[in-house]
Amino acid sequence: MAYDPDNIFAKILRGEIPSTRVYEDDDTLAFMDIMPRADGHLLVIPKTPCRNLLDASPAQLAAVMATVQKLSHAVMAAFGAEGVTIQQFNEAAGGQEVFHLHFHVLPRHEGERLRPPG
Ligand code: IU
Repeated sequence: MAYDPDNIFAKILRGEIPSTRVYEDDDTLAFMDIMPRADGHLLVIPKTPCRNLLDASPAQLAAVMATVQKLSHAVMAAFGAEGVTIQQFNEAAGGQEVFHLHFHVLPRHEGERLRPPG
């Protein structure tokens, strides 16, 4: 499926709509999810166009996963979490709502459930 350059995360990348940015390097950006399902819930995206995992190059995956790992350590420390859940959805049937590759980083505390979406 084609990449839509007007998706919300492309607009966030271009600074056309606001987001709470928490990390940025040459290849990736991370910002807070606007409907957090856990305290510290953030999203990591590649800066280059990519619809989802099915569309990603090895270089995009390597860059994004390196940031996911780095921010997992950081957000666990910041929120005193004992674990972290990584989620990622592909195409509408797979639960994807925004069609720019993104990984959810969800800090977790023992015995606490994720809040429902929305
Ligand atoms: P998805 O199922 O992973 O594609 O859901 C998109 C996520 O992007 C979801 O958790 C939204 O809360 C989140 N989000 C956001 O952080 N900022 C936005 O402007 C929009 C969605 I629209």
